[in-house]
Amino acid sequence: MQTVYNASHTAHAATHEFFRGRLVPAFEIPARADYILQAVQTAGLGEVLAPVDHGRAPLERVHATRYLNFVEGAHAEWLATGGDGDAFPAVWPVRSLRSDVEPASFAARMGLYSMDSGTPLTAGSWAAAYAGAQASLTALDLVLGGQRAAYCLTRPPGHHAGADFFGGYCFINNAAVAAQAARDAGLARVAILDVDYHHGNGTQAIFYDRADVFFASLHGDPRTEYPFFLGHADETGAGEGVGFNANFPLPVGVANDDWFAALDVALARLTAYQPDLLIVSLGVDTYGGDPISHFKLDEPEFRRMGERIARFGAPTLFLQEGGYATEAIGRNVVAVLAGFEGA
Ligand code: OKP
Ligand code: ZN
Repeated sequence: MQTVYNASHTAHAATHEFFRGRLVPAFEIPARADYILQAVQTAGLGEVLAPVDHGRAPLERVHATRYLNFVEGAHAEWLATGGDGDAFPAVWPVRSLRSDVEPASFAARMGLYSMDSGTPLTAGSWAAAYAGAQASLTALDLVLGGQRAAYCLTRPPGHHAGADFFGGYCFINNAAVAAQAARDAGLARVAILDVDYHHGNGTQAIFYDRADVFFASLHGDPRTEYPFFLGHADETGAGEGVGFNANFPLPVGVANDDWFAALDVALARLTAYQPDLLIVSLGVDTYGGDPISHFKLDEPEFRRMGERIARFGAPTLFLQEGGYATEAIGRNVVAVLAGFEGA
């Protein structure tokens, strides 16, 4: 399998993030991608390619223009208004407050366009996220060109980013950009399988009222796990999208066999959907040793996951999302991809 590697990920390098109200050393760090790249190369998974620039238009198909403009210029604005280092939001338009009027204040716009304070906006966030979307589109091209599968190695991740907000370490929703690009290339039905520990609230929201992109997600129960406010089993879609969203919230410490039982149910739903393309939001923070998550998968299970996804039988685009046990992340990602290749 070929890998498209976003080398510009290094531009996004935060030292700290807010975690449960405290400033702690950042979890989503450049070393994550370095370890994965090393593991991909050591395993001889396949060629490693650079992203091809597809421009901004495919991003505008899922994200609001005013949001993209804001993220692109935000760090410069932060510096120009007296900030230094990384920027964090601190105020949000929650229930009863208006989000339809864009405020002039930079601090207010940081809140308007975000969902949490856990996502440092750094000098290179836009450059890294933009290049990541391009890497996703380049990997999609490989699959559209007839490859059985491709892997996009990028950070920051994407699945928490909505049409007009960042959060959960995410700025541009790579899975959504790729799914929309696949639709625009003429594929009738696209399925997104999100196996990251955290619910992909951004991806779900972007396609919630559509029947042409099916979103299925296995994740820690939002009653106790981030992103807390979306990802319940009763979220099944809206309007034309009713029946095309499937959430499988699982309890903290879920048995591995129960995780795989849920995967089987999710894939059965997607089999009935008969997608022309499967996009996998591949987070490996389901690993037992992950510092911010509470499932128990390990290398044999990651291999089994890859094998099971291969048996689904659709052209498959793997996009990197989470995974914070930095030294194990490469091994775990390669286990999924090699499991897929070997099946
Ligand atoms: C990103 B991905 C709460 C901090 C929560 C966010 C976790 C984002 C995970 N104060 N941190 O889904 O792996
Ligand atoms: Zn995650």
